[in-house]
Amino acid sequence: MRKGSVIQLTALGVVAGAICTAVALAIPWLPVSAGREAGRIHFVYWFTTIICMVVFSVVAAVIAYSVWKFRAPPDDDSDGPPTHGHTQLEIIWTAIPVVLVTAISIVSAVVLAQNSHAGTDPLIVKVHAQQFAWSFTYPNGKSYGFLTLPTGRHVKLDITSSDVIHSFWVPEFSQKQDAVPGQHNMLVITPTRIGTYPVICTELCGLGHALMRSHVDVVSPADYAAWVKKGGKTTGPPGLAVFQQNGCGGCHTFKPAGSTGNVGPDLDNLAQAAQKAGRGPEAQFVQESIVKPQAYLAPGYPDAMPHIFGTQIPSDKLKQLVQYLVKGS
Ligand code: HEC
Ligand SMILES: [Cu+2]
Repeated sequence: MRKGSVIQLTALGVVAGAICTAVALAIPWLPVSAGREAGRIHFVYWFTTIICMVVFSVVAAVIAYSVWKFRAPPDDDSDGPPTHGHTQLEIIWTAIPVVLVTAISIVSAVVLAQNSHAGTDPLIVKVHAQQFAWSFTYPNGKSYGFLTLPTGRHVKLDITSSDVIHSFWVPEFSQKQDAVPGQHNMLVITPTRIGTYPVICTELCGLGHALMRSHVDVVSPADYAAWVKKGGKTTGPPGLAVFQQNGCGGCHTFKPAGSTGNVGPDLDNLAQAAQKAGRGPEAQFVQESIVKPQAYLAPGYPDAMPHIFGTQIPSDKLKQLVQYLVKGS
């Protein structure tokens, strides 16, 4: 190969490399990393991407050079010169990818092993998914509709579901784990960055799937200790917690709870609905609608409300929930 061709080929490679580097750096492809595991996953991502960018630059340079230098003129119908294999070249372009792919596998395997290591004293939080809400149970037995975690400590989430398959995802933690009925899946997270991040269900799980969201508050270890001591923030009346934990807001609009679901009727006009239904006083109608939704369907709505709440919500919680819906407090 002539020296001039080598320079031209190299120049094309540098241009291709500069273009893909600009695309890689100009756009924030990844969410901020809020956990140690996420940092490692981002490292694997960039390690692989940089290898791909180098390979892309070489291939793009060779293609551009060939199109430019070896293009046949429009009136040239002759066959090209016969070519034979080039053993040396074939060995090189087999060996280099083998080395690169092996390197990616090793780095990934190391990160996977590190990320499943929960240390000797993890904070174990039970994560329970159901259509269409999350609940989080702490070692002291208390449950919340949102997650609060301290920075710098291994957290082991013990994830399960009571109905269909859901999936736990916090983009800033860069990890997903399925919530499967009858099975306990683990996920290790070590938060590093204080802030509030969304908890998202990332497995299509039914009508309220898009609204199956919660949040995680990452706080300092001191704030976490204070939160535990206080018994956790109580957010509003007790009925609100029951409403949130059971995912009612995924399907219903209810102003006092700030929910905007529209699979089922707006629950702000229950007094009227009870009158129209003619099935007893408002509280009785509301309770029946929750524990036995199929007994009476709101006009114009399908029998889409889960039939599980009668067995799932304990009677004291049910009472709080009914009172909350009737009085809004
Ligand atoms: C998957 C969506 C879904 C979920 C989750 C859901 N509902 Fe419903 N709900 C509906 C639908 C659809 C109707 C209308 C059909 C019917 O009356 O059963 C309804 C009806 C109702 C009614 C009667 C309203 C009226 O105007 O007649 C009440 C009260 C109610 N739901 C409360 C709740 C509460 C409380 C929860 C949480 C424990 C809840 N719902 C969870 C879909 C849902
Ligand atoms: Cu879900």
